[in-house]
Amino acid sequence: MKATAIANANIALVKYWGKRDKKLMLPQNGSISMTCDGLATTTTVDFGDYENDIVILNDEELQKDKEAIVAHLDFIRGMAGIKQKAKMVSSSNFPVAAGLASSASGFAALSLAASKAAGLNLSKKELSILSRRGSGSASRSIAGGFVEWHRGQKDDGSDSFAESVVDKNYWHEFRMITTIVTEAKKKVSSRSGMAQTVENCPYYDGWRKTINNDLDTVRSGIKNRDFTLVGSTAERNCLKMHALMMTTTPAIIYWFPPTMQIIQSVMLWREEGLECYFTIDAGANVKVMCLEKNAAEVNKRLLGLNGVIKTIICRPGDEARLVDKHLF
Ligand code: 2P0
Repeated sequence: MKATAIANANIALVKYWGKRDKKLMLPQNGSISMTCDGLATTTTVDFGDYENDIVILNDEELQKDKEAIVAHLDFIRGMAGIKQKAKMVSSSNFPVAAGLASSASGFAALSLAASKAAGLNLSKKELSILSRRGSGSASRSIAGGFVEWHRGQKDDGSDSFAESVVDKNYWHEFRMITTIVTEAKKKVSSRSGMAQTVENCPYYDGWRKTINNDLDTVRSGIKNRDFTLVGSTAERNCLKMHALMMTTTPAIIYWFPPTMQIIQSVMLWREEGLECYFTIDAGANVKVMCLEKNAAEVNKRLLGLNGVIKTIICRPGDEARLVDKHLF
């Protein structure tokens, strides 16, 4: 009863920020992301004669902080009708909890590995829904390439799942340069930050009114491989989300000084004719979008900025998948 899965992180072009149902993890709005090769989590799950669930993340056994993972294992045990406890070992090749969507690749890999180990053979749609219950953005890491998570209308969440808009080869020239300015854990989690925003941000309704337009624009921009349209819409969507964060009470400001420096540099480079756009999640790190032909130059300039620790250049990546090589 052992299985191993790999899932990639994803970076949203149209962001998810707010839930309409916290238990089922149903979003207020749909979102679109790129699944990133090179930002991967590998997870092995074994159901067996363990006294308690054992959770080992990046070589460290969790004692506290494992409730969400145990709850997800409980949910999968319930689906499969099994009682055995599990050992889970998981390892990511990028900094966790720094706005790089580690919960997305983590819960996607866990959902695939644990459901398989429990004897379930779920469809991609079912896997996306299962992953969503662990972490909203994880629903998108089940699929590859460019991915849309449908908001859905139903109260039971059965129509709120993610699927590919186009596969990873369709727009293989697209690059997402993840620029690390800090590896520290962020102070406000996405989950509590978005809950607070829905509760008291005076501009939240304005955000919701513009989302469908952003989704339509980015979806058709991806299908037409229109980099200017996708990049500029994604950048604006990111700024709108951060404006929400900044204007909720108490204010949430994820940016550090190097974040601002990258924002202004990207805008300047664009004026100079080097086309690139930024997007930022719930953290200080910045992701810079460009096309393959400009990636080396944009990357060189990013590495030349003060405060940039390192960069990871990602192309559109694979869907979550099972592999034969177990971690234990
Ligand atoms: C996104 N983020 O669309 C947005 C943009 C962060 C900023 O999805 O509570 O870890 O587990 O559903 O998925 C991060 O939020 O939150 C996120 P939960 P999640 O990528």
